Amino acid sequence: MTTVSSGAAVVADAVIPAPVELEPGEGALDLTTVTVVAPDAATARLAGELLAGAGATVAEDGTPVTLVADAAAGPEGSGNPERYTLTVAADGVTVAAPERLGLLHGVRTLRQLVNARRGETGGPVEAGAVVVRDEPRYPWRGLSLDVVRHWFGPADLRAVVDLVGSYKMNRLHLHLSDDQGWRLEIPSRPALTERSSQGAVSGASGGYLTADEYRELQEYAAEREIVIVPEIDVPGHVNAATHAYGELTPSGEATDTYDGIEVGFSRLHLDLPATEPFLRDVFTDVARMTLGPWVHFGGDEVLVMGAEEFGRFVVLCQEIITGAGKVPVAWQEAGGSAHGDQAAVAALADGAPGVPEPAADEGPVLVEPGTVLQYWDTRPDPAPFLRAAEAGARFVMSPADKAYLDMKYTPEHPLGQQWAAFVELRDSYDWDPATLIEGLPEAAVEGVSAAVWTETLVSRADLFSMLLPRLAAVAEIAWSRADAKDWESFRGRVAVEAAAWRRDGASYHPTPQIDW
Ligand code: TNX
Repeated sequence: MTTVSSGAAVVADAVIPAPVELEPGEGALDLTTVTVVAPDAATARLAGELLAGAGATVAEDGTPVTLVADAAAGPEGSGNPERYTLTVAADGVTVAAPERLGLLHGVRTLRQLVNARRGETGGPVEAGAVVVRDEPRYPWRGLSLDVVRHWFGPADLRAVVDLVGSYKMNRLHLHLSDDQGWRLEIPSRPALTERSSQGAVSGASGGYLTADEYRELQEYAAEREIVIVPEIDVPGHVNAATHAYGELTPSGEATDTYDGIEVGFSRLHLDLPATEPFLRDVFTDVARMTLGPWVHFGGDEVLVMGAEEFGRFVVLCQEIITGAGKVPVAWQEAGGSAHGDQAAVAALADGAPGVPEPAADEGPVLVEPGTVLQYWDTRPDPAPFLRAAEAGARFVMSPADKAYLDMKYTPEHPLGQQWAAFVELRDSYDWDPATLIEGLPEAAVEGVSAAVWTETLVSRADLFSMLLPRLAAVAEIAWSRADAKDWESFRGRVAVEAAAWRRDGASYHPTPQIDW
């Protein structure tokens, strides 16, 4: 079997994230023209489109690429719903999987095998003979994207869906409201987008998704087996809401627009008569407009509110969201790392986002069984999270010093922030979701999400240069088994994969950690 060489690394059949089993065979299969057969026409068309992206032409008499439903596919004995087996043999390709999403995973692996041989300048369109048996480690493999601080519209969002899909990630969490803007039409509350959608950081122009655009984006993602998770951030990060509806402030006056990058200063007030109806309207509409099972209610960094009132917001938001038939998701603060006005003021003065240290370790557990907590701040005492897990909370890991892809790679990096850490590629690769929160049972870990905040990112090129190559590292942490992690192998595979980024004109950061 031929190998692909790139820089110092020699890599056969570079696949990211690393599959569970990859058995190379003899020879290679020509895929210049392919004929895709699938259980349904839409899946065949999408598979053809994915392979066309790697240089294949879809035609009637091409090399057969056959997608078949098969419960026996995947690693021996696996019951994982996402499992698949990809077989590249002399007479064609077979992708077998019990469910559609496994079939797409197999096609994505095939696409990478083709990309690996084709390189940047249009080498042969072929795949090496191989059998891949594969399944993910965690069910939640995502990217959290802030579309408020700078606005990224439907075309950018589709490009991001394609990117996350190419690494077999299956959740795109959109941060749709914050101090600077409101990015989703809410039919019962039209002023949110009429008055608060046009701003962004530093006077940049804003925008928003209409209800139709939101549905179309979700359909585009769903076809690719990616679920959009919408976030409306409350009870802090709400200046866009209080700008649109003055009744949400104690004075009754609408707040001014805000285009800075401070956090933690804005808040709702639960004792105002307008507040609960506002939350009910917004979350009921969002739940109704959302195809997937989750709605994220934020809950982060409410630095100017006491723990008791914050707790009542958490309970209310969960009640509204579950009542609307969705599973609540929130940032870790809803899991009980406490608040306090004193510490808040200090944290604000520091300019460092963060949660104040918990006041006591015996506060009430606020989360319902099944609520998903997104862990980001590695500083607080883990005790409240252990109690939340015992009460049935699930955890998605987004440790800021590993998975926040808006952090600068190095002190010299022109884009990004640095409050959590400098996050080089290897930092994004060297961690284990299972051991991140000391004492948390691995069974409570639902998965992993990279996150990218966009205070300093104004264009798709800026965004992609922060995502690539680090998103590939987080994807491997989320998919591949802990014992499959191998930095030298990963480095080599990234170098191979980068040829496809260059060919497609995608921006990436050429970190010196890779021999490009
Ligand atoms: C913290 S982490 C935030 C965001 C900021 C980000 C900047 C979290 C849940 N909230 O509001 O954009 O830091 O890195």
